[in-house]
Amino acid sequence: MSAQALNRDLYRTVYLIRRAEEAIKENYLDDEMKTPMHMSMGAEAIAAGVCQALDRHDPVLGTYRSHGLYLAKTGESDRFFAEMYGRDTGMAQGKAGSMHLSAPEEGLIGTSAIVASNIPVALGAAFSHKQRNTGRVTAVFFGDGAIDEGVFWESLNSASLMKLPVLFVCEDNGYAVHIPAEQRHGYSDIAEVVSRFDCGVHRSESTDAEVIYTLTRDALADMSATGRPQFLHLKYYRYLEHVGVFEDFKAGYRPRDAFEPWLERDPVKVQREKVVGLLGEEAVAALEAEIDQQVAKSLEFAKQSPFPARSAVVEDVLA
Ligand SMILES: Cc1ncc(C[n+]2csc(CCOP(=O)(O)OP(=O)(O)O)c2C)c(N)n1
Repeated sequence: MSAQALNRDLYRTVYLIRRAEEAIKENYLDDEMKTPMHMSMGAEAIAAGVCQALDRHDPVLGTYRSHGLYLAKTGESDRFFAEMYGRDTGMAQGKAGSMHLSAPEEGLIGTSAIVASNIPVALGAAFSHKQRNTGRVTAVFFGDGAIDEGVFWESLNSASLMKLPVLFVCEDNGYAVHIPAEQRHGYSDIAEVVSRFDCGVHRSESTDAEVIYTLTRDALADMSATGRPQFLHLKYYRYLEHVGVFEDFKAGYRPRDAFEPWLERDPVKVQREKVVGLLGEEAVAALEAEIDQQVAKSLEFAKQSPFPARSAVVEDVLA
């Protein structure tokens, strides 16, 4: 793939994620989206870079903060917005909301609101693919808060022991809700502890989607050569509050000063500058206009869609 095509694809994804979340922000106070919102602004390069490096149908799993993962995996926004609006045309007929996104036909097995709960599920998927010799890699995305759960360490141990094709993707924003890692961990360096396992470790603080892409390719090459699972430790800065669509610097647990250096290397800005250098301003503006239109159309589609029938409440559920 040429540098132009790769960077164009990456920009398409980071820009789509940002625009979709901006649209959520702009419309959320109308109170028609009856779902809590865990926004991924600031983390766009991670979903974009990792998913670009994976095969399109490789299974992935995520958390309640997975707008970016869904959009990177599917590229679609009609069913996404319809789900936010609780409509019948949503990807789960409006039953999932923002926190339980899935698109199994595109490899997104599911996302879960229970911290770390999808990590052992990823091991099951990876075990199944290994047994069937499909060559597929299962990627599981989680926050640094998931490291606090015993099941993370048990899963890491089992994946290392059994040489399962799992890509652990730790999206580390330094906080679990409002509690910084220093107050939760009896060690200072997650990646260093993980490296004691028979698992490849790769780390980055980059907001450049191409850097994340290359790092992921390196991890997949290591997995392919050694059979070992791989751990990506990726730092980013969460722009907005833990849950909701606003900034939260007034809450007092983190200073705005810490945000500034991250904002200077905002993932969308970084990728835009690169693509403008490769393709020119006009081509980038045209791509942005196309995505702006996609998002506007999806919003309209969602708002115009019917709510599910009352009877749907007991369909497709375990009861
Ligand atoms: C098992 C479990 N314990 C507690 C919670 C409450 N909770 C929701 S989000 C969260 C913090 C998770 O932080 P992190 O994994 O770093 O993800 P982030 O929100 O930063 O993306 C907690 C403790 C939960 N959802 N599940």
